[in-house]
Amino acid sequence: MATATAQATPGPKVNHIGLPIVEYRGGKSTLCAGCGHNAISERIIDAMYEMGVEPERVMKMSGIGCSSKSPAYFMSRSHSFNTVHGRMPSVSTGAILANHTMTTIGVSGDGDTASIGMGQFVHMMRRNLPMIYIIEDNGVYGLTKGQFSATADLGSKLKTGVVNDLSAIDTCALAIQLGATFVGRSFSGDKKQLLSMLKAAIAHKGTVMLDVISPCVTFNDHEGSTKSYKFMQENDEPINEIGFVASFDEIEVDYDSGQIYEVEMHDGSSLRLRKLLPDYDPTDKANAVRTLMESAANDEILTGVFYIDTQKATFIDQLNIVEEPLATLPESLTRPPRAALDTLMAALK
Ligand SMILES: Cc1ncc(C[n+]2csc(CCOP(=O)(O)OP(=O)(O)O)c2C)c(N)n1
Ligand code: SF4
Ligand SMILES: [Mg+2]
Repeated sequence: MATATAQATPGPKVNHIGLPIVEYRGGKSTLCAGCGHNAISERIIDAMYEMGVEPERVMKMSGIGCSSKSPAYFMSRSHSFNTVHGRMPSVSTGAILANHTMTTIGVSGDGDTASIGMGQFVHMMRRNLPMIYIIEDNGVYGLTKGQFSATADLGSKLKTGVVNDLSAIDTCALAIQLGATFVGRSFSGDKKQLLSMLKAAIAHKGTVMLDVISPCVTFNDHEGSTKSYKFMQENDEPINEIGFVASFDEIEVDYDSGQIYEVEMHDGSSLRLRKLLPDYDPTDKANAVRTLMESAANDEILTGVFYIDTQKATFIDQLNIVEEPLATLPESLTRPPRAALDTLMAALK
């Protein structure tokens, strides 16, 4: 009798912690088809998978807006907090202080950050908390039907013909000036650049601020908009080509080091920035702000990693917080005994 040979079905491809990419996916998107925000969620899924981040060790934070709905569309196994409009920074600060051992990724919008949330945003940037802060920047309030936001460029036109007569806030220049330690701009349509930037962001210890131009196909993708797919395809000027080698990747050296600015990340990974703008030094803060201001005056949309500082102490270092998360410390440590209060009160007499 003939015997059937059992064929082993190959399992799904897994990352270096043994998880297939499906474990990094989220719910089905309810955003408009073609919205730039969906492409950013896809890149976050790819970056977290490729970096082998444990989904249960991730906190996803957001505010209010189409962009802020995005955390529902990636990493269902992670923790998530959808805050009040513009309040993602303060809620994130509390969550990170309660447990600084988590990877924190926040998704905000240009309205959520640069309009109602600006007061909170600036204080978050100056603290250098360990967090990836993404602005999905479409220049409008997508969720409330397309009014100009504070990142809309001067002279940019709404579909109705209304022209924006205020100059834009450059969230990257602001974040660099205030103290964020990894600042870049990308475009939702540039898969390669955005993925490398996100992988390096995951390896960075400190505040990462990424402004990602993310066209709103429903309200801001027409002729006259400076945040449309067409405008970005024609005007995107990368200042560096980003290569990222994770600490667990095999190191191969096949590049001309004269053309590369190499940054060693704290986890042993390496960020390689191939210079496209002659002599651009991403560790020179004043030059980074000047370059952004000059490019805005010339109507250029620069993308790439503008600034990086891997040495600056984070807020957690400054506060000298114990290694064990405050959230899981036992009450015997977080609540001093009655005698300690008596001693303190006696000292105040
Ligand atoms: C306190 C408060 N004010 C106003 C609103 C109305 N509102 C909801 S989303 C939004 C703007 C969202 O714009 P953005 O952050 O750019 O997100 P997008 O929808 O463009 O992705 C506004 C003004 C609100 N929800 N809460
Ligand atoms: S309205 Fe604009 S921002 Fe909102 S989901 Fe649709 S395309 Fe995206
Ligand atoms: Mg917006």
